[in-house]
Amino acid sequence: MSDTIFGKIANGEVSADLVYEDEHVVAFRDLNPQAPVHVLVIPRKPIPTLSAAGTEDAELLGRLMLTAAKVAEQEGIAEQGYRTVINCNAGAGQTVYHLHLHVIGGRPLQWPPG
Ligand code: D5M
Repeated sequence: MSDTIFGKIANGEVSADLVYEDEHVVAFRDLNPQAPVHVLVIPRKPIPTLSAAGTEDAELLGRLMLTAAKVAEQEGIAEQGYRTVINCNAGAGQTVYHLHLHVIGGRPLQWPPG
């Protein structure tokens, strides 16, 4: 359950700057922010990466998205616009193998991303 740093944040072994938590998900500020607002939303369940999620995780994946929208409202970036990103596996830049959704905003965002 706690074999990655995010698993340890989810179970309280490691502290983080939490912005939201409930029984299913935890949201905290990224240590290396790429924008004025950069929050990570994770499930408490240690799913390593998006491609490891199964149909049994469908509701939980929905909760991640709804939490991202809630965090964006809370952080005051919803109206201006924000981006949600899941880096899946090393080729996309995933470095922590506990599923996480980035919520990024507070500055103009370019498209396509790098
Ligand atoms: O994103 C992993 C992200 O996790 C990256 O932006 C740094 C961030 N990170 C790593 N350790 C921590 C802790 N302890 N607190 C907060 N943020 C952290 P990826 O999509 O895997 O590249």
